[in-house]
Amino acid sequence: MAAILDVCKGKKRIGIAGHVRPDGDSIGSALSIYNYLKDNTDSEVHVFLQTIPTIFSFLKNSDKIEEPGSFQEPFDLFIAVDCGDIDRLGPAGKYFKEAKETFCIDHHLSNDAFADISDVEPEKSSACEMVYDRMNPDFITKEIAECLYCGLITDTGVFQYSSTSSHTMHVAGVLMDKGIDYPYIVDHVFYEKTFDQNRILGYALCKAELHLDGKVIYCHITRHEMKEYNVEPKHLEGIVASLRSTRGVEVAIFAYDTIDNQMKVSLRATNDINVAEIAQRYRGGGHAKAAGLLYGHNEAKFKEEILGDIKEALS
Ligand SMILES: [Mn+2]
Repeated sequence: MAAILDVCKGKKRIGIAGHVRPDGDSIGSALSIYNYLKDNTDSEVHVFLQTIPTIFSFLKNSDKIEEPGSFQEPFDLFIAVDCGDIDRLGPAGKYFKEAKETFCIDHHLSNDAFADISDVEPEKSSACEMVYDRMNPDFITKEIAECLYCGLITDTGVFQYSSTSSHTMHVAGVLMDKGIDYPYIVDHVFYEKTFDQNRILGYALCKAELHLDGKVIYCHITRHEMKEYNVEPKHLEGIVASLRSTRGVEVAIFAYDTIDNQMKVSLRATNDINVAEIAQRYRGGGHAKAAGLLYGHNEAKFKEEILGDIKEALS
């Protein structure tokens, strides 16, 4: 395990980026490191993420997040967080490739150790839990604690998934002691939904089908349906978790159509089935119990293939 300040020592220009379509863990880990380096080093620090959901704009320095632009010089150090491969960094990947040294802090099972220093712990609940372990707890301010707490709760479903360990709870406890408003963060970041989000969730639950003796639940939302309910992909986040909580279900499959006419698929597992392994067969990835993939536009073919994979994994 490499302490963040040790790796950053003497580096003049440092860049940080998380995965595309940033979630709470990617935003929390990138911003917490940004704030930590701002507080404790003289380095010039840049943080790159695609547009973040407005629910995270209360986090300190979220307004300093940059879109990748043009820099003359390569970064002395580039840090990738919550990201299993270079492609998932999106446009910021070019900085990573050009950087003099690279550092990756990640918890994806599918991480292919693409950095000079690849610090990967797939058993950890979140990148934020790992970032905490690589910080000096005395230097964690309330504002840094808020960033880290966002990642902990979003990646663990507020401490319910099996990736939650006693260590996760210890970290959460230390962050709470920093004075953060944790009931507000949990409600604002995790539970709160817009009216349209609740309506599409209700529609998705009605449309869902059970397969393989009720062990698999499946739902697919089309572009037309998204338009009808006035929602974008980012508004579909919690649907797969609601599908998964159905009694008897071992795997939940939720898919929606992207603008370029592909299917974006999320997989969730309750028991022993490793959905990351299944996702990897389709060049996707993720965690044992939560993974994702992209498929072409042939839904009937996809359904047949994925149900076949799951049937095999169940037997
Ligand atoms: Mn994560």
